[in-house]
Amino acid sequence: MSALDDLLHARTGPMTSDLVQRPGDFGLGLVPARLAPAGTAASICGFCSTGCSLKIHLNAGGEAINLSPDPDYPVNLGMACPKGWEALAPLAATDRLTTPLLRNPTSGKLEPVSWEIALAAFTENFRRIHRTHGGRALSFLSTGQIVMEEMALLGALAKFGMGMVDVDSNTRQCMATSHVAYKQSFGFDAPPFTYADFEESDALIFIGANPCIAHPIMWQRVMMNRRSPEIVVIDPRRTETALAATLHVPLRPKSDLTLLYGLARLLLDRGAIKQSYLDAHTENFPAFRAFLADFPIERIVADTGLPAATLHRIAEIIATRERVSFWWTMGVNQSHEATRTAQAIINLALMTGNIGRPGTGANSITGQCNAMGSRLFGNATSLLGGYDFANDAHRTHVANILGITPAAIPSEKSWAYDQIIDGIDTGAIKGLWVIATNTAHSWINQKRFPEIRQKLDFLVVQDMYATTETAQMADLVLPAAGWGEKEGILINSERRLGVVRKVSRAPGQALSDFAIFKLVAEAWGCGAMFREWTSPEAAFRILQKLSREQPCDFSGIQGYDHIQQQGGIQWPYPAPHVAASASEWSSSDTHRRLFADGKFFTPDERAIFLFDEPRPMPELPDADWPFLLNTGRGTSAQWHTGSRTNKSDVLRKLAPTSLYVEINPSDADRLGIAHNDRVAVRSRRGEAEAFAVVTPTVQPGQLFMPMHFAAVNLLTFPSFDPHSRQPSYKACAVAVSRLSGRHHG
Ligand SMILES: Nc1nc2c(c(=O)[nH]1)N[C@H]1C(S)=C(S)[C@@H](COP(=O)(O)OP(=O)(O)OC[C@H]3O[C@@H](n4cnc5c(=O)[nH]c(N)nc54)[C@H](O)[C@@H]3O)O[C@H]1N2
Ligand SMILES: Nc1nc2c(c(=O)[nH]1)N[C@H]1C(S)=C(S)[C@@H](COP(=O)(O)OP(=O)(O)OC[C@H]3O[C@@H](n4cnc5c(=O)[nH]c(N)nc54)[C@H](O)[C@@H]3O)O[C@H]1N2
Ligand code: SF4
Ligand SMILES: [Mo]
Repeated sequence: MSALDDLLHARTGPMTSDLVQRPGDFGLGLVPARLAPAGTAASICGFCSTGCSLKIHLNAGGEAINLSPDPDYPVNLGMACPKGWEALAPLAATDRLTTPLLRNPTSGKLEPVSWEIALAAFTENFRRIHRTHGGRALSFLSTGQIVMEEMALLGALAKFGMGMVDVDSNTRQCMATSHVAYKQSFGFDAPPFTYADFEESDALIFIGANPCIAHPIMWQRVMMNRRSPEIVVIDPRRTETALAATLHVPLRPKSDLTLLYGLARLLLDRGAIKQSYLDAHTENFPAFRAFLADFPIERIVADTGLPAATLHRIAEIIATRERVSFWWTMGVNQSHEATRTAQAIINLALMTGNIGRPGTGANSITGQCNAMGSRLFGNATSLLGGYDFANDAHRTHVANILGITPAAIPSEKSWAYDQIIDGIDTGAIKGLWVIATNTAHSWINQKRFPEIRQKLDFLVVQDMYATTETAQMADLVLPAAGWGEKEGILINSERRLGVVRKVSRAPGQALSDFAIFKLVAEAWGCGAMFREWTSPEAAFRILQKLSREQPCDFSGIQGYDHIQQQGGIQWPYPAPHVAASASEWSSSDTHRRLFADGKFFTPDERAIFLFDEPRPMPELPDADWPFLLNTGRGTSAQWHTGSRTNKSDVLRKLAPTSLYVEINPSDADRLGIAHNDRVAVRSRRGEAEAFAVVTPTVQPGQLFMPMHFAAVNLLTFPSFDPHSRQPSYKACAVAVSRLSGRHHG
């Protein structure tokens, strides 16, 4: 395979060959990513969705030496959190994958093989499954942590080239709820805000969000607010963010829906609604108003465990402050009734006219660096560009832009993550390709996963490291370049497109995900479909065409350099970019929000009030399992399953190195548990050993464990929101007891 030889030679050969773009040099038509020229290169951070810009300082050969936050970028204004400062460290880790690994059937071990053998094993096994069981027996689980062009190429390759139908990504664990909630309420998955809203609000209401830990630089923006804002934090836990709030609302876990309906009712009773806005720009409010009759304050007090005075106080803040913004994250999205809870937040913003103005909005903060990109271009739930697989006209339109036959695009809806896992269990799915996610740690109810994995005929894992829990289970591991070793676009929480630059060479034979997908396409025999996808930037131009005339239209962007010159560009950015089409903004604006004109993306341009009766959480504590376990982010230095952040000496020093459980002092006393004692936390599904952190930040009857340790998901209960199918990671019944011995270290 000479194209492959060329590719591998180009990436390991002299540096200068990387600096020259030579289209057509490779049989694949693949243009190697250029290393940035010496000096500095600005690149968007590849961890969280804040999207901070980092200035990477380069040696004469164009390779990264170190970095500092970019003072001129409108997002982070010269700031970065520990992960950003340490972003280069995971690239230099000693356990980086440098060759493909294939499991030897005799020894049962993963052994280094050439790319030729790896690609042959991939296609032979997946083709055999396809021949015997059809395309629906193949699936992938991907990510919100690779660049948008890679996501789109993977989605198009798998679905249009290889005949897959049921594919999903870790965005399901994270943003599926926001996606569905916005789509149903606004007509398109469109978070309306800009980070300037953090500074321009008179009141900020955070619901199930802990930005001090999870989005530290967004929190810095809140701290820059000069309007003496009220900061209300609705979280059962007294988090770092709650401690910094003007009002912490420690509601009973998963009583948010009742609370939000109760607040809507209080606002209605006070006459604090904006009827003119409701009449002009929304539908279904009269039905919502009637529905609220069943939410008197007594019910809210009883269900949330909050005093009536607290409820009145929140209602008063919303009613009296001129600019109120609502922000939510995983405390809302990960719930058995998540979509309706997110929509209850949207309803509050709509009924009080807190949308489309500075400092307002019903604002979902995304999680991963490119969660927003995966929502638009993952090609899982929605067809590329936010289109609908079930719609004939949409399929034809997308096929025409891509130059493929509409028949290549499946019309069936994709299964969600949990349905794919169940599909493996029932034998419907036989081949699985996992890209840039660590399923065997992060998926809910882990106990089942190793058994289910046994039912797969072939598991491919594509990662930077072979040491992850999932890679260890693979039949084939493909070595991927990471952030900083390739280029492309990430979209942050405020819809801002930012550029990631190549500032370092991937080790050994590791290739960018983009190059790997191109190789697979070639080996599968559908390479012709992707002839125009010669580089990430060429792919970007195709995605621009797909975005045209969609709400996310960014066809007016001239290329990566343009994005960088502008300090990132928020969508929409249509071509020609006429300010008149969205009254408020012009191409030079660095901050833009949606819905200033009160026009939404539904057919009649009205936002829709959606609501449902609250339901009890699926697994309630009882006499045997008396505690409710909450899980989430532990520190700003830890990222998810740790495959990247654990590789930094600095970050490791900033975070606990073993699993802990937070428990209230009254419970600890009763159970004879002292600080640092070893304890066992058990659920109906599994057991985890941890050391006790005795702290009043968790309420009696509740426990908190950080998700960064694999044992936590042995405990979690698999329940899912019916609309978004997002897992409810933050509520399951457990018991805790003291083990002998204390924690050392
Ligand atoms: N340092 C760091 N930063 C990260 C990440 C990371 O791994 N590490 N991950 C990124 C990703 S992908 C994501 S999605 C975000 C997540 O960001 P966040 O959602 O802010 O973080 P979590 O800790 O998962 O959950 C937020 C809060 O929800 C609360 N909560 C639990 N149950 C309920 C409930 O019933 N009601 C309410 N109102 N609140 C509840 C929890 O106590 C917790 O404090 O962080 C991003 N940023
Ligand atoms: N109990 C509990 N579980 C949870 C949550 C919770 O709150 N509680 N939160 C959920 C949420 S919101 C999320 S987003 C998930 C996250 O869960 P995961 O996605 O499983 O976590 P990560 O550790 O981020 O895994 C990303 C993997 O991609 C690899 N990688 C990084 N960059 C690249 C690249 O460029 N190419 C390739 N091929 N690989 C790369 C990394 O090495 C790593 O192994 O966890 C979910 N799980
Ligand atoms: S806040 Fe998020 S984007 Fe900014 S430096 Fe930290 S991890 Fe990176
Ligand atoms: Mo997430």
